[in-house]
Amino acid sequence: MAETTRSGFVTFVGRPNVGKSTLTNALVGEKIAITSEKPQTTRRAIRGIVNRPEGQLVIVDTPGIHKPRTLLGERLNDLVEQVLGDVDVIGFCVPANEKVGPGDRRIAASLDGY
Ligand SMILES: Nc1nc2c(ncn2[C@@H]2O[C@H](COP(=O)(O)OP(=O)(O)OP(=O)(O)O)[C@@H](O)[C@H]2O)c(=O)[nH]1
Ligand SMILES: [Mg+2]
Repeated sequence: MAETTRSGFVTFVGRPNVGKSTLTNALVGEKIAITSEKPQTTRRAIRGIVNRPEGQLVIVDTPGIHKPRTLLGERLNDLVEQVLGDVDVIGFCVPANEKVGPGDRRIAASLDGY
């Protein structure tokens, strides 16, 4: 981004249920995304705006990336892929209280292409 840029798009990606929507809500300061203890809660790309004196951030909260077992799962992964190609910065979320697993590794590897 150019030095003068004061606005950008960021998305949080990660396995289902790792807290992406919770983090989005916390940063935006309002509950814009539904959060729950059940995986696959987020089913659309939800946009929240953070305004700070130093700039503006548009956060795109996405569904969790996972090994799809259903058509819904496939569609959700496709949606994330689309968002990944559109944003300036990708934030990769992993739960602090769990070991990094194969699902996390797969996502990390897939991010290399962006
Ligand atoms: N202990 C703890 N729980 C958290 C934290 N962040 C989120 N949670 C809980 O984890 C669960 C999942 O949170 P979400 O924010 O819905 O997770 P998500 O990654 O958006 O999930 P999907 O949209 O299904 O992919 C909820 O029950 C949250 O309350 C955290 O920092 N610590
Ligand atoms: Mg979510």
